[in-house]
Amino acid sequence: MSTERIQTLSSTTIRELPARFVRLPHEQPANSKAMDGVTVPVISLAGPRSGVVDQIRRACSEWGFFLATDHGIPGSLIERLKEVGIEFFKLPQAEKEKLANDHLAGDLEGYGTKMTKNHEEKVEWIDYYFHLMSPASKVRHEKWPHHPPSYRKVTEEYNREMLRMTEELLRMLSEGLGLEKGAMRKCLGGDDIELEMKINFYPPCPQPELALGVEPHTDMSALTILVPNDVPGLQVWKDGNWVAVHYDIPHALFVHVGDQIEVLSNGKYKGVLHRSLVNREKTRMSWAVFIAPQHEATIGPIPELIDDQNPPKYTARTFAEFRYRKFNKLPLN
Ligand SMILES: O=C(O)CCC(=O)C(=O)O
Ligand SMILES: [Fe+2]
Repeated sequence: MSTERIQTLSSTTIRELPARFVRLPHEQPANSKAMDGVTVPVISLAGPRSGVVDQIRRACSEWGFFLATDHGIPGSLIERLKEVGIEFFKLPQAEKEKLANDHLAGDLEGYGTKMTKNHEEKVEWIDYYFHLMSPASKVRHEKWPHHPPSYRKVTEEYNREMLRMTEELLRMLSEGLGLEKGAMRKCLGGDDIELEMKINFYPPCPQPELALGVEPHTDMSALTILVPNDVPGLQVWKDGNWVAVHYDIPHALFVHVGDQIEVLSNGKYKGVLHRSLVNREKTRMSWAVFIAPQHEATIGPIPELIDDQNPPKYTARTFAEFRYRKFNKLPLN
């Protein structure tokens, strides 16, 4: 059976949102508005090192999220990354389906739409493209978009920048906790760290006030680095409220702390709860790079952070087991 795509549904002129997309009242954006007057932390990576480490430590402890500027990734590369992703989604449906993933077999690489309903029987208003970018030994280029032809070159270039950012951010996160610079990177598998690209595609939605693009979640990754198109919609949870991320800084990187850094840091850094909204007229897109441990790496609180006053708050497990438990909604502690 073929998968129903949200893009296809969006292009038929439905005026009413099908029931499976209508969130429960308390979750609907109209009933859970973002707080006015609060903005997420913005950190220039070009400042003096000790100041940057300190700002990152504070942002990741208090928010689990920040916008990074002056990161050294050329704006033109970010623009090219977006162009090649947009080109793929513009292809005729039949062309996109040639790269459909085999989610029933558990293979998420390729073009996809999440079909499983949550426990309230709801689904999200989103299609996506997902593939591994690193390490090179695990990359299956046949699973990447074949069109446009420049997709591979541009994405490989972006991957190199993401590897550099990963190293830099993990170094500063380690230093922020008084650890040796390479501590976190080593725990995550060193050169075997995985980088995954997920292009999120949220077509226009007839009743955006009732739906969600992605429901509230924390990322399973260690870190997620995301760049959006110009249609706002990402919100992060802070002290009991949703805060809308502002989109007025060109080429800022949206850095999320994921579950694995929360565990490694024994809760000093927080995995950020976030969700995304959709738009009535415009297509939202975002390019999320998930930075994840090697599947066999065991992730638990770093021993140097544990003492009598700071007992371990998390159970050490392989990343493979963590994923299995989270996907299947089994207890994590
Ligand atoms: O599109 C966004 O802004 C957020 C997407 C997201 O949270 C995810 O892909 O995990
Ligand atoms: Fe996410």
